[in-house]
Amino acid sequence: MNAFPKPVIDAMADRAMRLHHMLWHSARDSWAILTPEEREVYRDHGWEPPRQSLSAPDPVTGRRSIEFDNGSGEDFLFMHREMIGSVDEILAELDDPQHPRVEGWPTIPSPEDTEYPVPPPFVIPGDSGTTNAIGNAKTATAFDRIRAWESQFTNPAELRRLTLRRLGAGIEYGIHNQMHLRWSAEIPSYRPGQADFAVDPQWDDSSYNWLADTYSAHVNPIFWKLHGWVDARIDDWMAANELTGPVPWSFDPPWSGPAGHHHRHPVMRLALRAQPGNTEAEALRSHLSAMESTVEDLKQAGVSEPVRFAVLEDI
Ligand SMILES: [Cu+2]
Repeated sequence: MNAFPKPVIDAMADRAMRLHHMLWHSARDSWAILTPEEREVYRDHGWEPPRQSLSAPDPVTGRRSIEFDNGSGEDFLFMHREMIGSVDEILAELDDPQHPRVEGWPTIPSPEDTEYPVPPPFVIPGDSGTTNAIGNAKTATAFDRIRAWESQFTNPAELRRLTLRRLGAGIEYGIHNQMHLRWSAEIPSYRPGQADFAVDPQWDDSSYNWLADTYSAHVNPIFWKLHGWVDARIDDWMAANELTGPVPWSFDPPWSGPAGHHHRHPVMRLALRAQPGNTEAEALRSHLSAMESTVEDLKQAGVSEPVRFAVLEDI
């Protein structure tokens, strides 16, 4: 497996890019369980998600459920499609025959796959929840469920029965989260999870590309393999429903974070285009300082990060 060219890796590892990806996922995952004061912090900084992705806990079972019908599933598909599109633009400019574009897995690698082996389970000190979830994701049972999801989401008859938003929401909290956990590997130390946004600059090194953390997952080449697979389901859904042309998003546009002036995911574009002294670098610095103050205020308000890549369908 080839890693991306260095300019792409460096842009993904940029602190602004990391903060953006973490804040985007955290805001919509956590929204339903935040207090009004906590929501105010996100809102003040322009990070109020238009749609939450998970419900508040059921009063009886205590379980949260996937928001299948509010459109957050479209946000998930759209935001990651934008990320892929931005990387594709840069890859086209770099013109490296090894990396013409983001290429997702055509099918999800089996347990016997030698190119994308499943790393062995491991213990995250002080985090039994994530340790157990990762352990489960690596089992044969989990793989059977992954294959069942895969055949569902590639089957035209099934895709005709699904709205785009249900497709996105079902993928996100099922097969997608499970793939993040399944291919995550042991590393020397882990950014504290569910702590109060522990984003010490030690976690900004490009070697920190752990797949089970939204602060780092996109730095990992496997992120683009699994998100390429997810992204292709949009095309399958279009084909199954005999749709051509632009994707019929229900929102103009779906949510990919605070609105930019020209581009919908400005931080990512800027991170990919920034060079010392250019205007992109300047603009990126201003986004970064805005996000630093967002994180600072979230910490002050005692907001915690959501559970990492929670798989919400029983497996
Ligand atoms: Cu993401």
